[in-house]
Amino acid sequence: MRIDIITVLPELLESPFSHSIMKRAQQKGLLEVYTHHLRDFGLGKHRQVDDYQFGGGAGLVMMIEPISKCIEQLQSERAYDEIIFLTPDGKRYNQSIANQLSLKGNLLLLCGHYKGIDERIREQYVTSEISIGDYVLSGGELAAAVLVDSIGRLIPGVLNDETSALSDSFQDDLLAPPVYTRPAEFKGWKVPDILLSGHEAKIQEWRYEQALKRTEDRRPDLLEEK
Ligand code: 6GU
Repeated sequence: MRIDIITVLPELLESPFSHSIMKRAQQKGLLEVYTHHLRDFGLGKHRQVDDYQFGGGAGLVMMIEPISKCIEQLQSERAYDEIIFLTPDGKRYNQSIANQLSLKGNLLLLCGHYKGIDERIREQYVTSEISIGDYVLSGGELAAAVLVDSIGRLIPGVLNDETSALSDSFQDDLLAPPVYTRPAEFKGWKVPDILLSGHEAKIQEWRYEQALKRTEDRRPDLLEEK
């Protein structure tokens, strides 16, 4: 899978994909991530990318021309399955969307800033709009990082058995059960006996019960959605 990201803050996206699972996904050749600096497509001597909004009002709006140029240059090199605009008024992101996007070949992510982007970009180029939650970020970059990470780890071959996505919270609409490691007792606080029993079937049953209980307690909405 290839993911291109258009941003005015490429520096913000340098680290998130350079560690751990994202790093390994790229080293294995399963994921490619490229950032494109919108300012390289900016207008005039100052490489302007934003301007005052028509009709008045505070806050700058990202202009159509630099974004259009950048998108069209990228499109001339490959076809994109989706052009996704990261915006707080987009569709709320979840594991199901991550699963669907992990099956795509080429994704183009567009990070918003300031007051927003010229609406014509959304009408003419963007194929879907995503928000990562009901709060406001300064820009779409951190949201783009969230998408790349959550999608990248779902690409077949990225995770090994130990890190398998199948046991993740949300993957089966349940939160993950509690986990423990050595020592079996610390300051008198003990690990549940069942986990030390070696009884595989009972352990699986216990984990499922715990996952269900945790979901009922913390996220009953996940059980109701179906
Ligand atoms: Cl995708 N962008 C911004 N700026 N804020 C957000 C968001 C996106 N998702 C939640 N808040």
